Amino acid sequence: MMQETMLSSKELIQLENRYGAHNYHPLPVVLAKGQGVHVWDVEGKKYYDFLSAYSAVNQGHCHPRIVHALAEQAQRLTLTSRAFYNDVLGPFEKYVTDYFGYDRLLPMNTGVEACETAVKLCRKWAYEVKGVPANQAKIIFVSGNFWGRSLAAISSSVDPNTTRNFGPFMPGYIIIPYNDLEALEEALQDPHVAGFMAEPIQGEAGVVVPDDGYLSKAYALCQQHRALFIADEVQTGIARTGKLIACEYENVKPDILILGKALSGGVFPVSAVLSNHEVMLTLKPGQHGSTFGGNPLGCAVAMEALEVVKDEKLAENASRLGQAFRRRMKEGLVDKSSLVQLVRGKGLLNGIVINDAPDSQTAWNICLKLADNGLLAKPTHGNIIRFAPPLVMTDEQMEACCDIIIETILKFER
Ligand code: IF1
Repeated sequence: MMQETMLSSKELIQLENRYGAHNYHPLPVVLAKGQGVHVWDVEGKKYYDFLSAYSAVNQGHCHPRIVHALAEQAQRLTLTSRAFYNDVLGPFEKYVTDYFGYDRLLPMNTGVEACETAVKLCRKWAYEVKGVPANQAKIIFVSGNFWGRSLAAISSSVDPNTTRNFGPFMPGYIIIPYNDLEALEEALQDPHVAGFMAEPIQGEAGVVVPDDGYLSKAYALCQQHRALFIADEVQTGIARTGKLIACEYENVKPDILILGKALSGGVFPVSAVLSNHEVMLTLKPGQHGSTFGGNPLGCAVAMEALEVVKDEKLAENASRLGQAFRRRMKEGLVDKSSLVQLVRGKGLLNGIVINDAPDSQTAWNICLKLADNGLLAKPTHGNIIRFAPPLVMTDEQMEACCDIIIETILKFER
């Protein structure tokens, strides 16, 4: 039974407009309930969720096992801070390092905190192991990256909308084009380079998939030049692209692996940085941390969220459903409509490129129509629509959703 609420969608939107910061431009949909691949708005309209909270609810909304783990732990112990040990963090660290094949883990809360942790770790390692002179360490980032909204994160952005009037920016950053091995090799000539950080597939940039071999060759170049290969798998990780982490497609084991979002199934903020003994042990007590990092509640939730990924074979599901999705989009849209240029992605991280100017309203208006037709998606970077449903979708649901997307776009008039 839908939870009765006193306020309509319209009234709730007005509340946010009046009392909130205007740091988002959401679709005019007010959600009140989520279960599996579905969400419901305040008036009770049901939607398929094709955003998955930006790939944080890979396990589906309100997964019963994960919510149960939350409820159980919440009645025992939620937060101790790291001033003391607790009885869940150690088992969590062992469980997750075994699960991904690493020596050690540093727990944080959000993706940007984990990414900043990786940058700090990389610099620390550069000074104390590689021997880079004090304050000379450089890290190579790629244009089009997105790793959060902090000043350290936006310092690596080339998007004026992300950086305008937030300067000055973090020094020691080198920014090269994505998917360009020559540029990487050139940048790695600098002996002060400590590491290279990139997403295996760029999410926010518009589901940009690099050439086959890019990740493995980039990793090899980093090894040759004694720079750490840092994979930001906050969005591509946890089975989203059809593998446990997207680097697996090229058998790359990142020196530093960054996880977030679906690490907790979207139930609680949990992120983590995984690495080997040599890198991780450069951090000494008092040199990094966070109030909530490694809290028992998040650890309990994350362990259950990862168990669900394994038990429900979500990577295999994402791989199979993703192939079906891209086939339907190609046959039903790319080959049939001048409006859709191409579909691209891996597993259930996909995007379609709308044949219109990036600043056109076409993709946005298509998403408004999709919402009317019961499917939620949102444009990323103007003319690209990202489609990323929870990985628990069934084959029948995927077919039904492809019907909705194809019919909506074929009938769409600019
Ligand atoms: C927003 C984007 C996606 C990420 C990668 C780190 C982070 C993110 C690859 C930081 C976060 C989120 C942030 C969210 C929207 C969403 C997003 F559109 F902003 F870029 F997914 F593509 N690395 N991505 O994608 O993690 O600190 O947010 O937990 O800011 O609106 P976070």
